[in-house]
Amino acid sequence: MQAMQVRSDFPILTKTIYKKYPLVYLDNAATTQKPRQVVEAMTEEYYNVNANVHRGVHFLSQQATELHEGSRETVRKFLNAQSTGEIVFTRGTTESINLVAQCFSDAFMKEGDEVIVSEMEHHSNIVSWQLQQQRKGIKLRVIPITDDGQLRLDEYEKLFNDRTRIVSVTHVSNVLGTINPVKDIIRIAHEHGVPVLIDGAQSTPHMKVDVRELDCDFFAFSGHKIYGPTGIGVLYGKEQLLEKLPPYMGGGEMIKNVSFERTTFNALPFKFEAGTPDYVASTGLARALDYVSNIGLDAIEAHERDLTAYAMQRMAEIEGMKIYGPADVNIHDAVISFQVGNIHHLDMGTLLDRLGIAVRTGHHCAEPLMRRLGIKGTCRASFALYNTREEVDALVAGIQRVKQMF
Ligand code: C6P
Repeated sequence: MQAMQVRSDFPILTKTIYKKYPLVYLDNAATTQKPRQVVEAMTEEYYNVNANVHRGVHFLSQQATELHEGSRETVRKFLNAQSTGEIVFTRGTTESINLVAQCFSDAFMKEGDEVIVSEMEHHSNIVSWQLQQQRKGIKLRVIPITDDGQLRLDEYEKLFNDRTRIVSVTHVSNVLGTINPVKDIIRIAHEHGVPVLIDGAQSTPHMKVDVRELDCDFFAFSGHKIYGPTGIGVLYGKEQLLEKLPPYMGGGEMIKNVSFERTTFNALPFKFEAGTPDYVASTGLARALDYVSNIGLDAIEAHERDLTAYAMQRMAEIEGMKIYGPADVNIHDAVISFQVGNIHHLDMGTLLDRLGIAVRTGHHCAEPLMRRLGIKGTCRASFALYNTREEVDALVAGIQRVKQMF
């Protein structure tokens, strides 16, 4: 894959920052930039198709419905789900996890029952369950990590008992870049008869995900992290499990019949999609997935792995550099959290920004992980398919320059 060839699809990448520096965008784990193909498809829909879906008999409504349901089919294919009934559109990973936490605990958990999460989870996969802790008295059990940021599978196995109802872990850490052995995690859970939710926010943009091959029970991801629009994401769930969950929100679209005495609910996936969906964003998401599929996730993965290896090697040359997460790039995705000497991460991020380099600083919505690492935050560079070795060189030169200022 030639990163230079795809860059022309992303107009924002030609921007000059502070009227001086070419943009070096390395905050892709927070959100990716959008290719023309995505923005133009959404503009085209607003200009030429716009109408509410599933409701109208008129031409535009039918066309909009076809586009929206076509997008669902694109997502199904992308994840290799069995049916479109298993693809629920949400606002993003956060909403997908909240949906499972609430509906699953309502259906299957009572006081004292347990969910297994890990020490490297994003807040969305901790707090969603804590809300159920408050509502229903469920308990969180936590898989510890090693000092280099890998899940301790030996400890994971010990967490199962007769109160374990679900495992909910991230595929890739948004801080450490660790690619977790989710297939093993799922297999072990299934040996105990326990279903698994995988948080795929940081994996779907970088590697091929096949939900049937993984055999996960739920899988969540966000559109905006995979070159799609904000405000849309996906929850995949195995049909037989989704069928057993109660609805998440009440409103239009999720019902079959309503009376004051009794309401019956719509079929999957609509039971979980109350209200007017973001049908233009679903088009944008589908075009983003087409975009990624046309380039090929294998090619994207190879390019980003090369970039990550190059960045880890070049950054390690900087005196005082500490990189978090596994040293092995085969299990370290395109996210590099780092700390240089005692330069505060916020100072580092702010000064890099003055050079046109966008990185993220702070706790990255993973405060328990920060506590485990004994730090308050890190500086984080994260890569996408359009990043280049030259941009890594610019980051390294930028860090050196910041170092000289201290
Ligand atoms: N992480 C980051 O900069 P939403 O906000 O719903 O699209 O995704 C939430 C989320 C869930 N899980 C993981 C592993 C994530 O990385 C994220 C979002 C961003 O790291 C924003 S905090």
